[in-house]
Amino acid sequence: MKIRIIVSYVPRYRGGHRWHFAPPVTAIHLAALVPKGHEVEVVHEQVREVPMDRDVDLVAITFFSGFARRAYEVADAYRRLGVRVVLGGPHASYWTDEALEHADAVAIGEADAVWPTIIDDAARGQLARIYRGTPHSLAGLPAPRYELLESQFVVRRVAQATRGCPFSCSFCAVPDLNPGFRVRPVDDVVRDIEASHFDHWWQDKVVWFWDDNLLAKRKWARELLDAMTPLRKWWLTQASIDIVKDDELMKRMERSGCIGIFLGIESLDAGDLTQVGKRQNKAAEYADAIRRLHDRGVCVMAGFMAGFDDQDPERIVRTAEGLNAIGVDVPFLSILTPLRGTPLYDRFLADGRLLEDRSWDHYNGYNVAFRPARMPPTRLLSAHRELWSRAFSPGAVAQRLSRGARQLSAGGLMLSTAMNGFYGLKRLEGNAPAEAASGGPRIAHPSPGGLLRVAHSAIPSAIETAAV
Ligand code: B12
Ligand code: SF4
Repeated sequence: MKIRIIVSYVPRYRGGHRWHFAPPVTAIHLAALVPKGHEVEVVHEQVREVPMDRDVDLVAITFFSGFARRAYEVADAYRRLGVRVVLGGPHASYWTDEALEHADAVAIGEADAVWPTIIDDAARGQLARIYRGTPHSLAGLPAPRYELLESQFVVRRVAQATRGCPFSCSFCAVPDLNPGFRVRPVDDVVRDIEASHFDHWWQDKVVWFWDDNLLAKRKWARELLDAMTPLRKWWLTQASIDIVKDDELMKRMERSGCIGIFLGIESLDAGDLTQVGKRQNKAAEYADAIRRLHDRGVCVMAGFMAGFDDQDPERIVRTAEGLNAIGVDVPFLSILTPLRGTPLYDRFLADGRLLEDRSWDHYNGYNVAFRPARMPPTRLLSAHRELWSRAFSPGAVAQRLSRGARQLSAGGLMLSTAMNGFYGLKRLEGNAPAEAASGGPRIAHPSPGGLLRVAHSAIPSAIETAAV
């Protein structure tokens, strides 16, 4: 069979982008799991148009909630051409009935083990409607098919070494989607990092781990970093802020070439953090934690959210100065989004706070899908845009870069310059985050009490959970 794996995407900025930092790992991972004897192609809609032909036997589409409208458009178009479509990923896992309206089959949850079955069934013309994946051991996963990636991605070596996160922040679906904390064997990860040779030196040099919390299990993390040290890579990932308290780990991070850590800081206010269950963050310790990462030359990327219950618009906008004051190198500024599979979604649904006139485009992290506690939705949106504009003003960017020039390693500074340059230029061009269009198909939220989580009845005992 000829299989096409598509990553659906809707530009989140008014003018889109001309290039992208890195691809997701999902499509090239699914491509690697395709059994021998089939032909496979990947299409990242971020960088190229989806080919609309019938010269393919099976189309597999992966997408986040914010891109669901587009994924369904593509799925419907293929089905009109007579091509069979399978949908999967975080959105389809929670909105299975909705996804089934646009697909021949839907894969729920982690699909590593069921994806080859789906392909076999499709080849025999016997697709079932629903395939349910279960969380499993990560030993023996194949290396992603990097050679299938489009050339437009600046960094190409994306990897995943762990799944899950030991924390449980109320807005995050990870604890439900990827329960427990599972690690891959270090040798498998090293094999993926060594695999393939790319066109440009930085593509060989940089490894971008798309993990939820790569360093959560300290003993394993130390082994991984020791094994990575001789490879002389530059690597970056997401981690929780408690890593700075582990000096042995921090030493190894520096030695093994860590150039950037993404921290979910979310808010500068201790009350907001308590409300969303972000127990690992201590607002009063942010500046010190970031200083410790800078002491190792590491660029600190940090996520912030606007829309917590105690925030007013002025406090949201003031985050622009606050984030520079604590030493953040690259801010990522989003709006709180109630995603199914999270306690936040359950609470907003029960309290009648989900806005009913919103479509999936409002769930892309840059739009408002709920009733904020202290302001109208339009004011939350405008406060977020004001924050974005101030945080990427030429003065704020220059302040971060000049500090970075003194504090960061060569790799850390390159990362900070590339990212601040990217967002700073957008700001100069007036290419701000786009407002989702009103109208479009309504979302059929369940009635409160009828909530569905991905049915992970139990984590198999062979799977380790982290003790943090
Ligand atoms: C890496 C990552 C990113 C990266 C890369 C983004 C990208 N486009 O992939 C970055 C940092 C850019 C990112 C950004 C965002 N992300 Co993100 N991200 C992740 C993360 C941590 C890992 C995803 C991953 O690569 N996993 C590894 C691969 C191998 O696994 P997978 O994708 O889950 O696929 C498996 C199964 O789902 C299944 N599967 C998936 N698709 C399909 C399709 C078919 C046909 C089949 C059969 C199976 C299948 O099989 C795979 C193997 O088991 C997840 C958390 C998580 N644990 O899933 C959040 C997550 C996916 N992100 C999320 C969100 C909300 C966002 C943002 C909107 C956040 C924001 N506020 O801005 C943005 C969107 C930006 C964008 N441009 O896309 C949510 C999505 C929830 C939802 N319902 O949609 C998640 C779940 C985290 C959360 N907050 O709960 N993200
Ligand atoms: S620490 Fe990050 S990945 Fe873990 S639950 Fe919280 S937001 Fe999700």
